Amino acid sequence: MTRDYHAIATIVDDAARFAKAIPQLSLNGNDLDLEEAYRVQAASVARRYQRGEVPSGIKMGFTSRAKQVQMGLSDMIWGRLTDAMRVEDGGEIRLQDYVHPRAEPEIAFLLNKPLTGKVTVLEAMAAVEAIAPAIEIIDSRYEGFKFNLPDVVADNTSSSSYVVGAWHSPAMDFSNLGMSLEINGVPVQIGSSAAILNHPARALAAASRLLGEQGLSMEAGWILMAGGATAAHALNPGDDVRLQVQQMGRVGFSVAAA
Ligand code: OOG
Ligand code: MG
Repeated sequence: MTRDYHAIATIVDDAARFAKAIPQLSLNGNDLDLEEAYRVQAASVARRYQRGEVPSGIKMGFTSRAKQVQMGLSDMIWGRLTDAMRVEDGGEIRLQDYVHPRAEPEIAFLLNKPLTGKVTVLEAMAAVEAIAPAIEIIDSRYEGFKFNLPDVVADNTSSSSYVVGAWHSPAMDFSNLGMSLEINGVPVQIGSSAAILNHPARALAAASRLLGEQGLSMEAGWILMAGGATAAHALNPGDDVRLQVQQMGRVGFSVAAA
């Protein structure tokens, strides 16, 4: 069956742009396979590039058991980040720009070389300039935050915003650092960087492999978000959101009051 990928991409891109929930593609006549879903994702993000956004990195999804269990899906997936998705550390977001955003504790990598293909963790780390504590703000455009794997991939793997804290040397041991996501000073999700594939660097190697399979590459200057170490936490007006990562410090943002 030939589909109009651009028409489907317009549906998910408009939903994100206007913060308006849509029915799952799979329940609405567009039961895509995974390959088609990545084509829709590419076409949807291409619309962002046409509006002047610039690629800034890649985010991994479902790299921890906690995330897989929360969403009921267990295959690793990835999405595209742009400069417009970046929220300054300490910045403020407005709920009306999102459908139903959730925050998740992550680790970010800053690349200083292109990276693609099947690589070892050591080879992947050789392309890393720095690492940082980071929060991803995911926002499924689907009603009820419900989707199957192709649905979420087509929706750019729920990519919405990301916040990166101070950069640290990648030489430090970040395999098992305590991570505490706090809302208004109260811990709501507690975990460890080890929850991300036993070592967050494995998420970088996995991203390299998965992009390589599609003939794509991460570029120098890009960021790789390793995936949530815990379940994601829904955001409310007035929330002060902080992630504390052992030995790395904190990163955060606030949600404007209603
Ligand atoms: C999909 C995005 C998953 C992660 O860190 O695992 C993700 C979703 O849960 O909506 O960003
Ligand atoms: Mg994430």
